[in-house]
Parts: sequence; structure tokens; C-alpha cells
Amino acid sequence: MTQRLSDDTLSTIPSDVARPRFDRAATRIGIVHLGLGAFHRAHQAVATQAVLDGGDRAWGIAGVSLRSPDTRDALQPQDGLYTVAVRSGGGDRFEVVGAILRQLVAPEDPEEVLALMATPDTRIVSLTVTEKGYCHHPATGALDEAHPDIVHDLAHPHAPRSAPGFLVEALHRRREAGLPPFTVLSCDNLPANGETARRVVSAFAELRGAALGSFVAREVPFPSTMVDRIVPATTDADRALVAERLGVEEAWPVMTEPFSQWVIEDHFADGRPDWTLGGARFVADVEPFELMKLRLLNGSHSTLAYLGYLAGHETVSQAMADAPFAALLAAMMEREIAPTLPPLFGFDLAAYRAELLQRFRNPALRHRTWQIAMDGSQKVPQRLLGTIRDRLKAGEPFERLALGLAGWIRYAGGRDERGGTIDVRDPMAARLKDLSERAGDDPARLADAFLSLHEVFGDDLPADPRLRRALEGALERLITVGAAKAVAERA
Ligand code: CS2
Repeated sequence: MTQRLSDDTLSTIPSDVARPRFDRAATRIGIVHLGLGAFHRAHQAVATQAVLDGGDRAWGIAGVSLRSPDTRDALQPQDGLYTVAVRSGGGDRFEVVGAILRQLVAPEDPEEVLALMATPDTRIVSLTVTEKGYCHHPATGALDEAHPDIVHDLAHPHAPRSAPGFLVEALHRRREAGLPPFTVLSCDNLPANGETARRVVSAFAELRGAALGSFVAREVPFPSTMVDRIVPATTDADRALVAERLGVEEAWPVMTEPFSQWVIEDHFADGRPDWTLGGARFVADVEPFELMKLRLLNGSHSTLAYLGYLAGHETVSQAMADAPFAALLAAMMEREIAPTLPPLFGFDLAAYRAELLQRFRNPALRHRTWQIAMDGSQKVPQRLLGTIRDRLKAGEPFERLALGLAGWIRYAGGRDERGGTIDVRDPMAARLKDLSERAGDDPARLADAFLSLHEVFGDDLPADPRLRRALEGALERLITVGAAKAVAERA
């Protein structure tokens, strides 16, 4: 049997595969990361490896999974090592990453996680817990106090389940011990992700006590970040490709593209790694970058995912090879999204848009439309609705954005265009299906039913007749002619 990737077998892999150049045994843990998924491993951990390679030994990562043991089970036998495969039409590049020194599974031992978060060496707690991990109302960003995990964590503060629960208990312990707080570094695709994190974490702290609430709100830095790298879920074919290239078994490599971007607000409690060594950029205000990325990249991605899935496209690059889809996205970005963005001095927005289309075309990545379609109720507000809101304010048209939104509604109904069942993954899936079944194939009733979701649409959008009309029109096209033709009509 072939050997497994590990500290011991690292010397056997081909010499052109990049690998850690630092002494892992002499590196301290300075970052506890919540949400040990593929995105973190292909993004922040790679930039952190560059810092460790540069000789700063204070910033090793302890990765925490908040739910499943799968990542820990895959990485622990590999001493935490894994491969990042950077893929494009121009060929593949491989790098073994060793920045994640420990892997923990929170539900198995929440105390171990809390203790690590509360040690003096831990100076940053970063997060990729996805939109729903913030336990907030997507339309307003306010903490959902009725969220089952929040209710649980308030009753059991020493054995939390949610990210806010872990952060608040660990910050409480540090405060009691007279230690400085850590910096909370959100790396999720949310608007003003630092502010959103501050809002939910300090609201939860406030529920535990007024003094703790104001400590968190005032003393803890929550810098915002813009993170960008496309990281499709790993398949068995990917595992086989990596094993063949490395000559050792690798249980969970991550697949990604050459592009990577990380823009971070430079506001930390107690020092930070020099992530510029890994290509990151520190700025005073991340918001313009974040809006640009969420609206242009993620807004288009979700549009392509819903409409592409309905039209029978399994992957993003397949949908992009269908000319009307590529044309729809290009026009939507240029005419409907770009005009809503604040100016970014010295930044070539047209080149950024062109690069996005190129990235979506990457033929070496099999990024499933179904994967991006997940959790629409949590994603649509910041990806499409903020843009639509700005277009309404400006009195400008937004038919393509409305078609993307209608795509989500059709998709969330759970039936594809051939009558097959869609495996809709969304915390609100049951409710969305119910709304859609009651409305049937009547575009007006369907538009009204979904617009009644104030936690997604807020209070303003449901009351705007222009949105209702545009949505009804787009749904009518999807229902009568199907996604492929509806896209061609707007391309
Ligand atoms: C995607 C993102 O799955 C999704 O919702 O839109 O994960 C996207 O690939 C990243 O934000 C790219 O940086």
C-alpha cells in the first residue's frame, strides 16, 4: 500500500512540489481558526505559510471544525499536512501546506477549544463559518436571538455550539484573567464582515451581561476583510490526481485557481502576521473592495448557479461555455452592478470584470452550480438585493439582476425544468418549498410569496411595486420558456 502524506514522507514527494520551509515543531500557535473548511485551507492558511516561511514563528494555526470531524480525521494522520492544487487551463501547480499545526473538533471537546482561545499566545481568532454561522437575520445583520444555537449557548455558556458562543466565552475568560482580547478576523463573504461579526458577537455578549457586552463592543477589534479565491469541493478524482502527482496518499487535498486576493483592515489588538508576504494587502477601509467583490463576483456567481442549474449546466465553466450565459453576466456586471459601486481610486474595474469572466471559464475547475446554489436565503441579500436596492434608488433598470433573483426562487421550489427533484440545501429550505408549493406556477403569487420573507428582503423591498413587477416578469419567463431561453432574451 502507498504511504500517506506526513512529516515523515514529505521528503519523498517530487522536488518541484512546494512545501513548508519552516520548522513546524518550533512554531507556536497564535491563530485559532473557526471553520476548518476547504476555503480557509486554500486561502488564509497559504498566506500564513508564507509568513512562517519568512521566519516569524508566532503564527501557527489551530483549525477548529464546529460541526463534523471529517477534516480532522483526514488531516491528523497526515500531521496536519495537505496539498493545495492550483489548477488552470495552463497546467497545475502543487503546494503542501503545513501552517495548520492542530486540528480540533468543537462538539467533541468544547473546553479544549475554549482553553486554547483563552491562552496568551492566541492573538487572533479568525472565522470562515459561512453566512449562516453568524446566526443573524440576513436582511438586517442583527443577531437572531431565537436561533437554536444561540438559545443553547446562552443556557450553556461553558459548552457552546455557535461561533458567537465560543468567541464570547473565550473573551470573557481572557477578561477575567487580565489578558488582552484577541482580534476577531471574519473571513466570510458578508458585507462589512467585521462590523457584522461585532454586531452579533457583542449582542450575544450583552445577553450574557451588560459589562461583557460593552467590553466586547468597545475593546475587541473586528477588522473587516475581503477574501477571494474560488475553491470547489474536492472530489475522489481530485484525490487520485494529487496522489498520483505526489506519490503518496492524500485524504483531503484542496483544489483552487491561481487567483487569490485578501484585503484586510489594519486594526489588530495585539500584533498580526505580515500577511503581505502571502500577497495580502492592508488598508484603512475594506468596504469598497468588499462591495465590489460581493456584488460583481458573488452576485454573478449566484446568478450563474441558479439559472445555470435550471438550464441543466452542472458546472460554472459549462454554463460559461454557453454563449448567452456569458453574455448575460458580462452585461449584468457592466450595466447593472458596476454603476452601484463606490469609486476605488486607481483601480481598473473593467479589467477586474474581464478577469472575473476569465476565472469563471477556468476549464480545470469543476465548480458545481449546485454547490454555489446552497444557502441562497443567506447569500441573496448581500449578493443581489443590495445592488437592486441601489438601482431602485437611482431609478435605473435591473432586469438581469431580477432574472438572477427569480432563478433563486425557481430553484428554491425544489423542482427542475424536467420535473426532477432538486436537493436544495438551505437553512430555510422547508419554508421556501412550502411557499413555492402554495403559489404553484403562478408568477404573481410566487413573487408575492417570496417577497413576504422580510428576513431576506427587509421591509423596504417587499413594499416596492417596481421590484414586484420585475420579479413577476422574470418568473413568468422562467416558467413559460425555461432558463436557457429566458437568459438568451436578456443576454
Ligand atoms: C461562491 C463563493 O459558493 C459560493 O457561494 O460564490 O464561495 C466564491 O467561490 C468565493 O467567494 C470566491 O472568492
